[in-house]
Amino acid sequence: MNSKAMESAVRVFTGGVNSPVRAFKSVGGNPVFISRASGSRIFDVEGRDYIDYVGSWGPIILGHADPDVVAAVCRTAANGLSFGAPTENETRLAELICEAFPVIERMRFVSSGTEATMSAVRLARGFTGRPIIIKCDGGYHGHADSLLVSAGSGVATLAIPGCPGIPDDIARNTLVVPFNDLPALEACFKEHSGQIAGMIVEPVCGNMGVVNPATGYLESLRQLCTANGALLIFDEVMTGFRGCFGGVSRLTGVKPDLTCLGKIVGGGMPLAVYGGRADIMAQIAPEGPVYQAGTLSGNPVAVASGIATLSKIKADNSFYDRLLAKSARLEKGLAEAASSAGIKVVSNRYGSMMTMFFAAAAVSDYESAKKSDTQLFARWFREMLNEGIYLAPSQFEAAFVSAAHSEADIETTVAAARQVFQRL
Ligand code: KE4
Repeated sequence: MNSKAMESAVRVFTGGVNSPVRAFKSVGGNPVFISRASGSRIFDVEGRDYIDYVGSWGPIILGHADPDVVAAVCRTAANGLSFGAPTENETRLAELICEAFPVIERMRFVSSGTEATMSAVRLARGFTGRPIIIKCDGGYHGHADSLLVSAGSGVATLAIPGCPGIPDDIARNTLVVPFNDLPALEACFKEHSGQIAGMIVEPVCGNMGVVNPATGYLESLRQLCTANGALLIFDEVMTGFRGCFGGVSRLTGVKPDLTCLGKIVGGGMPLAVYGGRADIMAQIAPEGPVYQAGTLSGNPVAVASGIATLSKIKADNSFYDRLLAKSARLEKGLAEAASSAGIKVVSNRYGSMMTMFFAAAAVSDYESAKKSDTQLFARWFREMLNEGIYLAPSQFEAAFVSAAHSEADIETTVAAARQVFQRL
């Protein structure tokens, strides 16, 4: 399938792809080359269509080619693609983000989640004057040097141990603790007292598969960071707008010092955000000495996509009720299908993102996630693809439900799963 496209692609791109996790390496076969997409469906270059639960890895919460988003993008593009100068629409999008994330008092637009987290980490170090950053084992925050230590997502999928190219004196300033393990974190703060600039965490992990925080865990992170003069950075690139018109900070009341956003906030166009306490953001150039810049930061076309996406969600009072009900139905249907075939799975869900682990016991951190049967997952993935269901090609990723997924899509998916589980 799609082999002709792949033969051409591998002649010009390493692995034939522009991001490693797209390569189907851990599930086998050629990646699906997509020719177009609409609503909940993608269409490959050979004309096959699939119900899509990847949604570009999260951004496409409205569904593909949403008419209002496309119209806003086309209207804006007709007036110029990029100016390298401020526009009032950037302010409009930022105001929408402040409404959704009251913890973000000032922000900066960038072009990718990696830029957002990399900048937030640099800012935390600049603001505190301290060198060390803490992250969680299996947490993925993009591919900046400091954050590729024990990372999840594509690094986990490809089982890349550490990452060559990152000098030891950078890696040694990143400490790694298991998610949901407070004693390990307390020990870190004790051993490196006065040296820790901050902790960056996915408040709900999505890059080891979906793993929710244990009760009280996020509150304890807040207390430990405050007590030790370190900044708490929530990486909500994936969770932002995924479970509510805001993020995990809104749902839990835990207030990070800095927040990173991406994916949905750009509606599928290259736009990401870092922001938070005004006194911290004041350290960013041109007001402060911490430098960060970008030619296409706040790009007008990407901003138009973000405004159209967030405005459409905000205007729909039952948006999340409907989205979360469909997501719960999918989660339950898949679990029942597995159970009726006698296959042990564990399902973790946050809002409209979820992961079904081929595991027998609860998955609460990266170590337990890695106990999943990735071979069985690969067979499941390929069989579901043959049934016309496009899932993330990795056990350590999430499935995303969009507003465009119909009840019929969910039922079709569950029916396909019943067939496939019987064949595994
Ligand atoms: P980008 O640089 O890919 O825009 O964002 C990096 C990033 C940061 N933080 C979180 C929580 C993320 O999930 C991501 C990117 N997520 C992966 C999928 N799990 C993107 C897909 C890919 O790498 O191709």
